[in-house]
Amino acid sequence: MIQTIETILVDVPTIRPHKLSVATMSTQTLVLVRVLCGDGIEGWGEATTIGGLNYGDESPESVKVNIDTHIAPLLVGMDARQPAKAMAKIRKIIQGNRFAKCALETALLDAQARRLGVPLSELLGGRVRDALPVAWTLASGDTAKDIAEAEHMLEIRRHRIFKLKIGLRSVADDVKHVLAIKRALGERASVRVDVNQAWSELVAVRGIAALEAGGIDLIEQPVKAVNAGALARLKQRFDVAIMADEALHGPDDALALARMDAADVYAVKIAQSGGLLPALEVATVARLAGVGLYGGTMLEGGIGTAATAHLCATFPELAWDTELFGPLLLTEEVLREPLVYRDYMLQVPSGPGLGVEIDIEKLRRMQRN
Ligand code: MUC
Ligand code: MG
Repeated sequence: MIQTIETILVDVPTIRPHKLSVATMSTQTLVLVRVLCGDGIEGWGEATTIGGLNYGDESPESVKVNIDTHIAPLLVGMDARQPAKAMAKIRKIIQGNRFAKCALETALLDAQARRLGVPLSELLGGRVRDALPVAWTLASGDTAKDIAEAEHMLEIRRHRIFKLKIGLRSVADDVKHVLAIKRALGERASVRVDVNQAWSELVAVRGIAALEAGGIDLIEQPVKAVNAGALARLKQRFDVAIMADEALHGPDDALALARMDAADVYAVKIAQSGGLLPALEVATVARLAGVGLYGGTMLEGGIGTAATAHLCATFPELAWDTELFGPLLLTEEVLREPLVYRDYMLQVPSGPGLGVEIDIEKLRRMQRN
């Protein structure tokens, strides 16, 4: 039986300001969800947003209050050994709230996988890989600092894929910034950009042409999420890969974008998809439509990052790697043993459930009151 559901807010400073076109983050707020079951097993899930409400329509506080007030009471008393049934009820009764649903589904599946003594990846179809290549986002806002950061990451063999956040400055300034970094790194790294919806279609045509000519590998969400037509036209126009991110809020969007042939790559995010199983459906639609996959992040800490890692480990093809670096951007760890990053890869945990343990005493000291 699902006995209790607790939601915990934890504010964690970032290692440096993280500058996107929609927000500059100096803290990340983790919403951790703890599900306690009658058989003594517990499961953990996580939701994070970017810059409160700057990125999407849920905030850490809305996730917490909506779970506590509206969703948890529907789940308590249900059979914890039937997570799919529990989530079907929630998906039928509760509108929206994809991040809250994701955190709950993660916790229920973590508990179930622990109960069965298998890694979470095995409940999602089974893993085909044990390690995932991980990109790092250079987002200090300063070209020289970003180059130094990238050089350091290459030297310690942690990342050789870099994503740059652009769209805040003029296209000319952004192109100058990105191409200076690409020139400094050359063939030693893949350099990609994320515009976070900041460009109009007209501006995007100019920006992408210059970036493509300069050897940039991937352009993420250049135009507004609602403007799928523009995304499709940019995909047809350019050879460089175009990725949908904010335009993807689950399987329905994945199918609609596939029908329009709107993107070369999908950023699969468990929170944006509304949970691990809908995210798996996004990936399946992509595979069937010939769209490449990328394991995306909402800059989650260890729990949400491990959950996405279990999902990505089941993908037969992962042509565009992942950006599962969230815990590395944070100054504090909530896990007893941090996730392992080595040789440019995140090792997918292999223990039961998520395969990670929360440091509960530390969490109690850190939690927001
Ligand atoms: C996004 O839009 O992709 C992922 C990496 C990062 O730096 O920001 C996020 C959000
Ligand atoms: Mg993005």
